[in-house]
Amino acid sequence: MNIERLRLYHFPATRSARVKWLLHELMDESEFDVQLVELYELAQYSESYRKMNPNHNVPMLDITTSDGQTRTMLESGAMVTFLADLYPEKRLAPAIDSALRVDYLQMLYFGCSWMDMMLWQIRVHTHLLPDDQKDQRTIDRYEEKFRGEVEPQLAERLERYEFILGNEFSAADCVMGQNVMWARAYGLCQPEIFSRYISDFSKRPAFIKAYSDAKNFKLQPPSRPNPG
Ligand SMILES: N[C@@H](CCC(=O)N[C@@H](CS)C(=O)NCC(=O)O)C(=O)O
Repeated sequence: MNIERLRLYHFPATRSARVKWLLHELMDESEFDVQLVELYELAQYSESYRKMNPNHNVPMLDITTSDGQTRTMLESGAMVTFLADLYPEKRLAPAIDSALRVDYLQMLYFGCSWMDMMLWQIRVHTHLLPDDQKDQRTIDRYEEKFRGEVEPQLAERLERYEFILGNEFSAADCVMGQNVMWARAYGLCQPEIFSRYISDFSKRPAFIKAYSDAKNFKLQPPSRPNPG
């Protein structure tokens, strides 16, 4: 596939930062466009945006190929998988026929689905729903599950290796790293091993660029009519 241009629709320190981080790992910032979607001004609900993305969220990735066609992706996990495979020379995704690919996909999708689901439930019931719909039992349930089941699996890896798959950074760390920071914002992933992980990946120039706008993210957004 001959890529002419990539355009990422993004809001600081949200799931679109997984993709922005990977893009910075893969290429120079002059080689892709970032379009801010003002979530706090509810731009994601505008008619024009919903026409492009009926899920009214970020990330969204427009991929324009040299034949002039533009295709759109709406899932951060799919974008990370696609982009890392597109640039094999950057060695951020194990080759399809490599044994490490099994573990890589497992971690990528564990991060984007199972872990993400728990973190999202905790976030929605802590900060996004109207007070009369917040459910402390949901928060307690997922906090317990995350601490008891998810954290030990990640910690066991990080005790052995610098990054989530091994001593080499991979695209799976763009997802896991973001998830670990998200978890810490909600009091999870507190053991020292997670501080060590964050301290290692946050020195990467691509991470620094991708998260340079993170101060604009608020745990408690100013407006939110319809979570999820
Ligand atoms: N499954 C999607 C979820 C994307 C998502 O929920 N994004 C949030 C920010 S982290 C969003 O844009 N929410 C705005 C809204 O739904 O109004 C992915 O990972 O790409």
